[in-house]
Amino acid sequence: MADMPVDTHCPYCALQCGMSVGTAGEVAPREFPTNRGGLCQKGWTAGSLLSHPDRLTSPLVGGRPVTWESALGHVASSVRALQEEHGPDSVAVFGGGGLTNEKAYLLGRFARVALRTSQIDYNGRFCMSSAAAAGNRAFGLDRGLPFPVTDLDDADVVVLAGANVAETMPPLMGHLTGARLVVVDPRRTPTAERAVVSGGLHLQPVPGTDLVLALGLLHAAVTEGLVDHAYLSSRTTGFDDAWQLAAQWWPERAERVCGVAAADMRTVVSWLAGSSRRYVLTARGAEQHAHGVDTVTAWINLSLALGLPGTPGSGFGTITGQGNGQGGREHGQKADQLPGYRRIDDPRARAHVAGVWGVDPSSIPGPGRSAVELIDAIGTPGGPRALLVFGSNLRVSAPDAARVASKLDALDLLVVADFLPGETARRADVVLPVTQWAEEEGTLTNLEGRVLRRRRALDPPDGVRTDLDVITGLAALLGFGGFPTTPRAVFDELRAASAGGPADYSGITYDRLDDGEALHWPCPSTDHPGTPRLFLDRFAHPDGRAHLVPVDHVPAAELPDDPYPLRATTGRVLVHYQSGAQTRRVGELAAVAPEGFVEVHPDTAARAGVADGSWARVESRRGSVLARVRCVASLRPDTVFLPFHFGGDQAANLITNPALDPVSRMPEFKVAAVRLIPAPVTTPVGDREAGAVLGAAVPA
Ligand SMILES: Nc1nc2c(c(=O)[nH]1)N[C@H]1C(S)=C(S)[C@@H](COP(=O)(O)OP(=O)(O)OC[C@H]3O[C@@H](n4cnc5c(=O)[nH]c(N)nc54)[C@H](O)[C@@H]3O)O[C@H]1N2
Ligand SMILES: Nc1nc2c(c(=O)[nH]1)N[C@H]1C(S)=C(S)[C@@H](COP(=O)(O)OP(=O)(O)OC[C@H]3O[C@@H](n4cnc5c(=O)[nH]c(N)nc54)[C@H](O)[C@@H]3O)O[C@H]1N2
Ligand code: SF4
Ligand SMILES: [Mo]
Repeated sequence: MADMPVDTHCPYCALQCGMSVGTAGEVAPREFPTNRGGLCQKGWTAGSLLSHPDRLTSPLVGGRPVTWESALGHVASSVRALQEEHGPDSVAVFGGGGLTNEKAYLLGRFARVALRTSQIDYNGRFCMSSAAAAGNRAFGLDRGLPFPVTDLDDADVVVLAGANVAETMPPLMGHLTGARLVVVDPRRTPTAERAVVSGGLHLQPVPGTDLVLALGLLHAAVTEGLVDHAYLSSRTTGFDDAWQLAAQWWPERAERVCGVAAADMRTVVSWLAGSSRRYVLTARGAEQHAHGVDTVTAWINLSLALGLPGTPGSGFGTITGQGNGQGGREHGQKADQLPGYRRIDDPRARAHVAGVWGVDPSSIPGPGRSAVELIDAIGTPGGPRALLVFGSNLRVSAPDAARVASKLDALDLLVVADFLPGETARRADVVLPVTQWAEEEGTLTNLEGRVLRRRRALDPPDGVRTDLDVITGLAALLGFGGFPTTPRAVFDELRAASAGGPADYSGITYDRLDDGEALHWPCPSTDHPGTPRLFLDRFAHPDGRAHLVPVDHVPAAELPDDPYPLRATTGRVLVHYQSGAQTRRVGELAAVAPEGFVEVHPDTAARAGVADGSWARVESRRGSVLARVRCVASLRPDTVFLPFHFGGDQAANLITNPALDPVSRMPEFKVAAVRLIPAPVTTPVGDREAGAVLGAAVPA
């Protein structure tokens, strides 16, 4: 092992800030275009989990330590027995957008070839699926940002629709200092605060009504004569049909649904049309809805009407979330997909990938069920009886958590590969302890489609294996000994599998990356410079044009009513990451945000009889969450907000609605009808689900 610090990237979000890591796991920020030497608190403290006392270092079967041979043997024989009795689809796989490209790719091959199951999906279904579907539909290709983040440095106006980047990617704010910001968020977040200070605007829509807002903006653009007709006619199709629906949403009418003032809509459109460098960016606030695809489409239609996409210095983008949220959606761990961002129902794609895998195309199963549907099918005839989880703590992060828990408990076999005992791992039949980011090699693809090297800085603790070793080991026990074993060999196979596909990695090599080349996909040959900016000459549809798709307002799947009069929305805080499996175990972070909370307008709190700082129950038709009340005067009175980073009875997903988008199958994390009731708490105890004492509390 080298004695020098090793250059790598943060294990958490898609900004993939550059850092260097020493042999004891000490982290230092490193100059890299996305973070320019900055890190957020999560990145700074990421090293502390490498040697955390909760670290898993032995395989467990039934909660008892066993050897690797015994654990993997148990999994292989159980899988074989289940499949003999119930068929190949009785075994399912659940992956994650935090997995390296190599892991995501190999997991997909493992499922299709070694398990012969169609049942594989991943947590990106909860994250990027609506934006991805909308991007594919409009542009013929889905790369979150089709331009480098440094392009934003020169922006005059940036619209952030449902993105709280000041907390979810703090160093990204450094690229937005010169721009007038328009932040669309029901809450006055730190990002929204910056918008106001920057001379921009904070638009505060009712949760679940962004689509109407975007239609109102398009209406204002058309009626104020601000549409770029030359661009529309040379680079797009479909404007007339899209306008037919938008024509009914004049700003005053849109205001009555979304709550954003018509005058503000006109101002925003005039800013966008009146400057030459402008961007519209969406994130989960606009996307995690039962009509998230259409909502993103409405933002894209507005961007196209103003001539932004594929124009130098301007653009539309979606801000990818997880560390490898971009690469994780390209290499085949998604139910409907094969490597290279190919469709699994495309005969030519099947033939190409089958050739790389050395199998008959007809033997590749799929498409399978999407994440929520896969979980839902557990315990039903023909549904999964075994689930192998790599890189998700779905017991906390999937919608309608009580139902998810009962589904997972109904499995014959739950196998979780993880390095920490999160809520999902703790209830698994088999736990497989794996290496962490700083102990392994691989690649990730960041939010701008740039492929980055993750490098090994220190030795893993005794007893753990890499995910790749786990996957190849299981494949071998199931009779498939030919899987590549080293990260480099897996990547080379991925390159071949992706060649000719929409996300073509064939020209990207470890050597080129190690030489410091900045390579954005597509990169179809080893002498190709990569593609930092897409769509400058043509969009990826066969006709070369971007397609406006007509969309109309659809209300949220569940609306407030007498018993449940408030809209709950959910999201993130700065110091915690996702289900909190990692960050709740970092003392400095847990000290800042030790427990679940609910943001409530003071008038709403008074009406519900809950006081600032007291405990309350937030109840929906599906369940009830315990949360500490935080009165926030800048919040909409009809809305409450909960972070989803906590487990046990503080898990926000106990109340969320698993209603799915018809296209992307994304659940509606951002709107549920709820009520608030006081919950007197007497004895403070540890968060029973966190595995660490966090000073949380339960009601009497
Ligand atoms: N600190 C931290 N950073 C993270 C993560 C984390 O867990 N913690 N996770 C990473 C991942 S995987 C992701 S996907 C990204 C997510 O990054 P973001 O999308 O920025 O995060 P969220 O907090 O989920 O949602 C953003 C905002 O949407 C608002 N919102 C809620 N409902 C609506 C609505 O109907 N319309 C609009 N316009 N806004 C709404 C919320 O109030 C919230 O402030 O963050 C990444 N970075
Ligand atoms: N209510 C609500 N729910 C949400 C959201 C929301 O906004 N609101 N957001 C959704 C979004 S955008 C996302 S991305 C999901 C994320 O939610 P999850 O899928 O639960 O993601 P994490 O909490 O990051 O869980 C990752 C788990 O895998 C482990 N892990 C990390 N890296 C690796 C690895 O390389 N290999 C293996 N084997 N394990 C690893 C971690 O220790 C952790 O236990 O949550 C979704 N859920
Ligand atoms: S912004 Fe994201 S990548 Fe950067 S340090 Fe924070 S969590 Fe890590
Ligand atoms: Mo995400």
